[in-house]
Amino acid sequence: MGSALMEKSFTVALAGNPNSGKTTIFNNLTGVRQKVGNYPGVTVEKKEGICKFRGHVLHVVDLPGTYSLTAYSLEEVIARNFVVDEKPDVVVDIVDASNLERNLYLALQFLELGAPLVIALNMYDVAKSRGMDIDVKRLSELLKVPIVPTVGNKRQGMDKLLEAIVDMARYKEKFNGKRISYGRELDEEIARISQVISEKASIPEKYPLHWLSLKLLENDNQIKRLLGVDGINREITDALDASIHHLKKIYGDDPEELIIDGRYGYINGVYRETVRITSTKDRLTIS
Ligand SMILES: Nc1nc2c(ncn2[C@@H]2O[C@H](COP(=O)(O)OP(=O)(O)O)[C@@H](O)[C@H]2O)c(=O)[nH]1
Ligand SMILES: [Mg+2]
Repeated sequence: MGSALMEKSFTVALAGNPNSGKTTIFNNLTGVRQKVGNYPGVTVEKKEGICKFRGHVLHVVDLPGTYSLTAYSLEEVIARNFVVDEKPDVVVDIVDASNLERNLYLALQFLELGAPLVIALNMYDVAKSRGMDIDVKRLSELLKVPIVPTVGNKRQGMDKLLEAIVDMARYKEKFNGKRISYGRELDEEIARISQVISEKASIPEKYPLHWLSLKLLENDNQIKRLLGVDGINREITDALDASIHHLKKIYGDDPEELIIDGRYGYINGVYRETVRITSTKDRLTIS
């Protein structure tokens, strides 16, 4: 029994944009130890598997492929609810390095949700062949998240990825996620709404307050219902209306648009600071 104390069992959720290599990496990690079912109440497929690594048992769950974490699609709701409700020890976001900007949009949202994140920078070979020179260390510093380059179909980077996963699982209490600034005006409204939520609603601890406010400003129906917005909770409804009105007056846009722009603006800055495009084989062969 003594050695059992050393062995830990962790839950690891694999997330990522469609076609980023999620299934490939899931198969690399779990091999034949897989089980296929559905998420409760819906027909979205749920694959689970087991991976043993250095005395640890990792229960790996394949989340639906998504580009975002809104309430507009079932897949996105499943992915984010799994992270909020099941609190996996680690969320691994499989990022297609050759489409870095678009893929970081999802990664940023997991960070805003407070998920203990590890990024697998997959398709690293494709990115390289397109002349992308990615400063992985700097990218990791800016996003404050461990990043491991991988080439899924060649099984490259799997051990390093597993090491990063186990490290995150063991030290996730120290992981802080990431908050970006949406500019003074929007940040102030987020803070104002957070204050009202904390005073006027009893919210399960699993939801980060800041994330709830962002979601209200994004007009997220699931979170609006959760918080009794649209009448049931008068104070929160009024606070949200006032914020939306105020922001629309200043910017002329819905806060939802401002938040999307804010995320892309932040990611664009990170991208410019970490990616250099050198001469590419592709370009030479096309001309
Ligand atoms: N070149 C390259 N191809 C990859 C890599 N990872 C996965 N693939 C391929 O990309 C395609 C999509 O991968 P898949 O795992 O099905 O993506 P999913 O939609 O995220 O599950 C498959 O043909 C994989 O073999 C990689 O790192 N480099
Ligand atoms: Mg797949």
